Amino acid sequence: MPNEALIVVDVQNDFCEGGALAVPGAKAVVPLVNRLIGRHEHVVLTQDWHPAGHASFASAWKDAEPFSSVKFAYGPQTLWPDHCVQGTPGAEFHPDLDAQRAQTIVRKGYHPGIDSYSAFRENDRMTRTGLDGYLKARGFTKLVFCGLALDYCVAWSAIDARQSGFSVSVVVEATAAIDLDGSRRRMLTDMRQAGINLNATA
Ligand code: VGL
Ligand code: ZN
Repeated sequence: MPNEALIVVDVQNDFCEGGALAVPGAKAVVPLVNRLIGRHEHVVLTQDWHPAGHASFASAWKDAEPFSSVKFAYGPQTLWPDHCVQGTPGAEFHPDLDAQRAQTIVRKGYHPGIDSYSAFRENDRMTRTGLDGYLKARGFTKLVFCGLALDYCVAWSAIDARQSGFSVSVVVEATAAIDLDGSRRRMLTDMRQAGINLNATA
C-alpha cells in the first residue's frame, strides 16, 4: 500500500532480555516484527537515544529508585534505569532486527531534561520530533505500529499519530509491554478509545 508506513518502535538491546530496561517477551517479538517489515514497502524505525545523565534516569537524582514517579516541570515522570545511552551497545537495534530496508530512523529522548515516549511529541507534550511533518510530506495516511514497549513508546506514539489525523493500527502480537502498575491494560483501553485498530495481525 503506497499510503501506508510501518513504524517499528525501539527494538533495541536495552529493551530486550539481558538489557538495562528489559521488557518481558521482547526477543520473541523480533521475528514477528521482521515479518511485518517484509510485508511493508515503507518502514520507519524509532530509536530511544538518551545522553548520559538524562533526567529520566533514576541515577541522575539523589535517593531516587527506578520505576518511581517524580514531578517534572511538565508533569509526572517515571524514572528508569539508565538505558539506551547514545553510542552504547544497549542503544543499538537488536542484532536480529531486519533494519536494512528502513527508510528513516527517528531518534528521540535526546534533550537532557525531557523524556520522549512518543516518536511525535516529547513528554512535555510541546516539543515535536518532526516525524509528523516527514510522514505527511511523504503522503502517508495509514500507520501500522509494532515494537517496544507496547504500554509506553508504542502506545504514546500511536495515540499521537491518531491525534495528527493518521489512520492507525497496532499489531499487539508484535509488541511486548513493561506493565508498570497496570499500564498495559490502561494503555490498551486508551488506544481503543482513540480509535486505534488493535486487531491487526503479523
Ligand atoms: C521506553 C521507557 C523509557 C519505551 C523508552 O521504548 O517504551 N520506555 N524509555
Ligand atoms: Zn527511554
